Amino acid sequence: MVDRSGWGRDRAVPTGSPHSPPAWFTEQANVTDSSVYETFETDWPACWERAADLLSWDQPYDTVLNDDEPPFYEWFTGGKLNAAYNCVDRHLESGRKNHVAIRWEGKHGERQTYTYRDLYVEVNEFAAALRGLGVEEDDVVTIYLPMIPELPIAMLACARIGAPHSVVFAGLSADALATRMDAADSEYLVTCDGYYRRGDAFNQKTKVDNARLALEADIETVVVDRLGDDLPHVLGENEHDYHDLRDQHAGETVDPVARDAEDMLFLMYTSGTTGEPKGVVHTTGGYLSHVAWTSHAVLDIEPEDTYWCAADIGWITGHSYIVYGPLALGTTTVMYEGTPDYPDRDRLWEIVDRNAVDIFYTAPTAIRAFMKWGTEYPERHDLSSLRLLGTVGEPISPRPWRWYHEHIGGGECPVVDTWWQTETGAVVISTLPGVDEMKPGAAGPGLPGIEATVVDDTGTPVEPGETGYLVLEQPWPGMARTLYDGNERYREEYWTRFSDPDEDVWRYASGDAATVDDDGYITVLGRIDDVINVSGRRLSTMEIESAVTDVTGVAEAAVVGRSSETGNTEIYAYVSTEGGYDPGTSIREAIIDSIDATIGPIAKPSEVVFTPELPKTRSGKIMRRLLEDIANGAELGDTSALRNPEIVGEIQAERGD
Ligand code: 6R9
Repeated sequence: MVDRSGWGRDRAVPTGSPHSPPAWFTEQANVTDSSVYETFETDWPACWERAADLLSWDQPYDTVLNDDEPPFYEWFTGGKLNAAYNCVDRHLESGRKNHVAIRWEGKHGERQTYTYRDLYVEVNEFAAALRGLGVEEDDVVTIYLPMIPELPIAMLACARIGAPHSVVFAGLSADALATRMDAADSEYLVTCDGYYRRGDAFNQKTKVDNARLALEADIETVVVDRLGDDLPHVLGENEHDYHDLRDQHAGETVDPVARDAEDMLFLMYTSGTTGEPKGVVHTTGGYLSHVAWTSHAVLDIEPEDTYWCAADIGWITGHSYIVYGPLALGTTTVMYEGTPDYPDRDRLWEIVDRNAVDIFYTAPTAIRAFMKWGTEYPERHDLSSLRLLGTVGEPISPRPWRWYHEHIGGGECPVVDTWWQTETGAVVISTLPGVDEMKPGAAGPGLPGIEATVVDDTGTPVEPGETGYLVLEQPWPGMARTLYDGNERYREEYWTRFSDPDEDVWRYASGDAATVDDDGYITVLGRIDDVINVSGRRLSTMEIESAVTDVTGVAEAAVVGRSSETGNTEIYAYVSTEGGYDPGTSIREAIIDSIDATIGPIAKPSEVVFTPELPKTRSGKIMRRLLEDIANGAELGDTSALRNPEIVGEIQAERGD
């Protein structure tokens, strides 16, 4: 239960001074007319037709929005379409078969390009192979693959035959895989023998074997041989080699199955660190329309662009903005395997330079790492091909925003700070780069057609600058339709807190805290459980962290609450510094002064612990819960969800545990 004392007295995180989009950008942008906001307002929901119009429909829909049974909304009902057809076939038909669809950059400098024609062949053959294994329409196929081309190919092959996919991030454990397969009643698995992590071959097959042992059903398993002689493997019962299987179906084509707009396209389990994973259900028509529209309007993707979202397809960002959005628009999407600092810290900039990337989309956690490594790495390369930058996944405070804008975008490229969630399917809050002013630190207003508000405990909108809960007041096409585990849980998790069914008021509770300014720009402060209550005052961890990262030399900070002996909550700050900065006393003082100056003495940390890195989940989110346990000397729970588990020992050593 959230303690509400002190709401309304908090201060907003100060946003940086606004930047207008440069004229050269607006002149060429996909959406440049500010009246788009009004149009959506006066003609909502009919306006969403312009999103659906970006797709090719086998059968036109008859209703844009069916809201007969909130919160179970339906979009584009009566329509039929196929997602793989929209992402592949239609680009062949429009004479673009030799246009590059996917540019893959492998860990060891391997490179592969797939034209739309190549992708068509691959997707068809693998779709035929899946059919051959017995996969039927509506069977859930689990995909447990790292960032190799077979991952998007398998997703599109599933979409082609109307089998929803459930991609499980390759770095998750055997247990996590088994739980998700079991929860989704999935009896088909596409995986690999292993993959490379930094220089080393990492065994994935053993995890798969363990997961399969834990499952009752026989699992038909397709294994991509990624490692070859680096890690020989033997195939057992119900196991098939991906490339052999595909060769058996060489040259075959499979007609794309016309799916109802409301048929499930995929399931995505959220990365939640506590409780049972939630299987978020996304459907075909609304999801694809929304990701295509936001790829067009927010990421400004044009077919001739080389576009790169440096996320992992194992998370929603990769689904929407590496695979479905960019491919629906027929652009070239880059996917890369590996990490930004291997073989060197200029890996990403080398890729941008060599491929003349136009649009680059990444997470604040990566940006803070770049900032920490210093400007010498981007300076080694020509980044002038870039036109637009994007960020997603966490709040970005003004300093890293400005660093990104200046050192990656050359001070010229607009930056879109896009707020959305697994459950929203696609971006819902952001500036439109060809229309709106950017305010570093604030994501922006709700997109046209999205009514995002910040409300207090009673559901009343808060005054500008006050903290409250971020809610969405109207349905949108990309929204989750339900949770695979049941409608009740879906309603309970997202639609009870601020809705009033008796008054027919339905509001989606995002679970984030936010503030809004006079212009309707929303600054997301973080999850509601990232709020610390100190002496009856609610402080946002984000607010304090922003003050800490404002200090020169600080790369990243995470702030948690700690119960003191007297039962008061104290603030505990974990800080990593930029390369070369000695975390000496002067920086410690500067941190405290900065907090003092921007928030006040109440937010002064009782301790500042310097650490080389912060513990992060595999999707790059700082694991505050764990830092809180360390601060409180509590028993540490499972750390297997961490990308860098070794850091825990280092932090404890630093604290003298
Ligand atoms: C797309 C994605 C969702 C949570 C969300 C919020 C945080 C995402 C953000 C942001 C501030 C942004 N988040 N984008 N916070 N500014 N631009 O990340 O989905 O993994 O489901 O996480 O991420 O807290 O509630 P998901």
